[in-house]
Amino acid sequence: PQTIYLKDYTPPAWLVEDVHLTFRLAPRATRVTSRVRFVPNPEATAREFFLHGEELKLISCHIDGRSVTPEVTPEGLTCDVPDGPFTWEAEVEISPETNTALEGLYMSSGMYCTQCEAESFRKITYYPDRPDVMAPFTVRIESDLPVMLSNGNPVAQGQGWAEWHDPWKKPSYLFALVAGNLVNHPDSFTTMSGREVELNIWVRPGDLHKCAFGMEALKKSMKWDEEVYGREYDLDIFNIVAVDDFNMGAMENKGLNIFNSSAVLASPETSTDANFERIEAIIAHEYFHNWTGNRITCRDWFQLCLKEGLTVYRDSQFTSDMRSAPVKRISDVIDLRARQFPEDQGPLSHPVRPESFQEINNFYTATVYEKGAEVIGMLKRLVGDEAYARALDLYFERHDGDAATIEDWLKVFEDVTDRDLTQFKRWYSQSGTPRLKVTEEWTPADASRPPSRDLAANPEAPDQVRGGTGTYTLTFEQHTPPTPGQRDKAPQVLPIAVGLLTPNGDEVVPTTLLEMTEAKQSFSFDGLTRKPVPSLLRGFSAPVVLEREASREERLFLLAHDTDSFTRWEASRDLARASMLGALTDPSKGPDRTWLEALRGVVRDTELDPAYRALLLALPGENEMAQTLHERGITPDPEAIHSTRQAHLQARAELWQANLPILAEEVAVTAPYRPDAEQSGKRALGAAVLDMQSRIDWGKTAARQFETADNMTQQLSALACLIRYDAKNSARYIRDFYDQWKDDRLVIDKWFMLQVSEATPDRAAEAAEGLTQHPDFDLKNPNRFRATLGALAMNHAGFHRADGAGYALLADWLIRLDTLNPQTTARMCSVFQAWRRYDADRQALIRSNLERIAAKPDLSRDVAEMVGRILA
Ligand code: HT7
Ligand code: ZN
Repeated sequence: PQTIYLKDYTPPAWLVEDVHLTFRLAPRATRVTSRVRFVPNPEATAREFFLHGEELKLISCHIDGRSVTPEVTPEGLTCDVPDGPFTWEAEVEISPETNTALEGLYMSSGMYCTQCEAESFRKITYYPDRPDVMAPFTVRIESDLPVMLSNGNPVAQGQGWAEWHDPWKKPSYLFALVAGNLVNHPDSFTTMSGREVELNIWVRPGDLHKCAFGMEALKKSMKWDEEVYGREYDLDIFNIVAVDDFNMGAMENKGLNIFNSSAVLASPETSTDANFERIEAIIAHEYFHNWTGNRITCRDWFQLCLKEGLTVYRDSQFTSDMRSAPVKRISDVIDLRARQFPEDQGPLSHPVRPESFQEINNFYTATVYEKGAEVIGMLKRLVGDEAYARALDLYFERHDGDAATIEDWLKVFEDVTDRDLTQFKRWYSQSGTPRLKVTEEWTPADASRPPSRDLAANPEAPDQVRGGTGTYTLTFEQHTPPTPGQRDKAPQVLPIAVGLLTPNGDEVVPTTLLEMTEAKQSFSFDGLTRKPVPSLLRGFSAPVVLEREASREERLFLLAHDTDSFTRWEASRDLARASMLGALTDPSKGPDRTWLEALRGVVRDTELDPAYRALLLALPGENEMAQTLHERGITPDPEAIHSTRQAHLQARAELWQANLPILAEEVAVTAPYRPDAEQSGKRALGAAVLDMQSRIDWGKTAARQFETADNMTQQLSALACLIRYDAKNSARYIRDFYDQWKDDRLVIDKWFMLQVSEATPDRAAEAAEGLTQHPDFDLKNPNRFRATLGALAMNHAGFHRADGAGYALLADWLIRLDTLNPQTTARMCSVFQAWRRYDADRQALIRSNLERIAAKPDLSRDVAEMVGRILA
């Protein structure tokens, strides 16, 4: 396959003035006619006329009304065209019903829908399918279905047809069409300038009761974007459609967002608190794209982080504002470490702005999205809130209607702040996770020197530490290990937020941002009487691995006293990791009881947010422990990690036994169910307590909760405990759950997932295999595939079973799925990315399965690229 390079970008030869599309919908023979007005691009260096087009049956084409015969290849067509503006007309035929790749126009549960990002508009008609070609679209849909939707505003409709016009110039990847037997949950929103916007969520008739939460989230997002970014919605109507078969979470098509039904439909009985929170965030994310992505789009797909990193950053700000900022920050860091760090430290590592690709779908990654958002967070931290706001205003003003680049983005910050961002730009071009070593030096008070001026400037500093002549120095060294294609790394700009605490827990130096630019750099704090305790990388101010072996005492101190909620949580995490590492490297060692006692004290503190306490309670997962061992040069043993982690959980439950009823009572929710931060925080802590209780009473309390729960969060957490700790009766509970929910696709996804993710390591592969034989297993539905085989990969010890059963099962199914849906197959291949961490036998097993996938006849370009990179 061909590799595309950023350095080879050239402007399009032809621009599009406007587009008219007509769809005559039929399951296996949809006719699409296009009328496109082309004009020469004055900035182009060549004049060749090339239109992308794949898997299309060309019926006819005309230029200025004259029939022409283009040269057609599997990738598109070329044709002789006039020198000046002309009108292109073509008719093609496509088959939505047999489109199982879910790219282009396809059918899902009897409904027509589209997915065009990144390069699938070319599966709908011949067109310059690249984001720097932007045009207004007019669309006519003909079918006997009652609801027919496209982008923009409705123009007219009649029996069997509807017409839509989108006045905003857009690239083809934002095109959308939906037609089906749908019903809507309507509402409206009045924008800050007083315009009334019609809002709808369109669903299948049985799902209408699951739309209210999504609609509230949409209105909150619209208001938030006005208040925080000054961005107003720009059409008369905003439609969201829920679709069952969808490769990702959702898609921001202009005025017509299409959502995976799991990312929009919710009810208390069928959705967990985590589902509600995810839905709120995804609705916000897609809505925010209207400005960061649609009004200002990307010049080319290498610039993907321009819209995705910024929009993830914006949606995380939104969630922080709607819920708890510390809890959101910690959750984001957990997610970053679980998904982005392994990617950045393995064979799939690539820069936030990649420099080459074979299949762009493989670059919708945690690096582009989540590290891309971290880069924006760092930029904001460095320039300050006020300059960030001015830079964003300038960005919208300067680039509205543009297909922009990372250079354009950084330039607005340079212009607003007068800073040179040349070095900062390395965050976009250099792959890998920087490692940050810290050493400290204390130069005690010198009685012959007067107290520093610094002290006078900080009259509130506690006397016992401030007011001396001692100097505390932190020396940082940054180093980024080599990554594919990048051996040598230059130093990056690291914003390091630091606070210093007195030994009695007061803050002697409040959060201070150190700006590190060198490979090695020292920062001193003077005017101190006693050596302080450092609280480093507060708020996780840069996406790095901090290499500092603090003593257990220091970590316990921070767990008890740190005023920064992130570093306080991090201290707890470090203690948990250290305790498990200790037991793994020396089997005679048990869990660190001092840490467990200290943690108990914090978790019982009713002044703290229950959601935060639940995060303090969560032990690092098995995958994270495998990564930790690997980083220390120890080959991880998945079974040992599993049993050590279980031993820790068991010891904690036994030690805290007497506290559990009080904790459970404290977090009991008596008010009617609400999926807000307050209640869901209590339920999260309640679930952790239930898990401990279930270890002691073998599921008795969980059984009661399972029978009486009036919401899915508690029903599912109870079922998880019953699967874990009540081996005798778990099959009955699993059956009961199925009988209760068999008609709800999204709940049955949970049912599939839980049985695999909660299976014991020796049973996980069999559980997944058994479920693939269940009548409700559907290989064509990505949600069901992920719930079954994705869940197997999430069961660390089960997936990495020594006999290779987990690897073989997954490879078998990836080979089958590739023929139907390359995009979802390729994404799931990434579960093999950390294969070089493991022992030689496991590596050999994984290699042979990857080679088996690579050898599949007609392997898709998507999967070929992924497997090739993983094996390289
Ligand atoms: N911009 C979208 C990314 C996307 C996608 C979504 C659904 C199916 C296939 C897709 N390919 C790319 C979603 C987003 O980031 O908001
Ligand atoms: Zn996005």
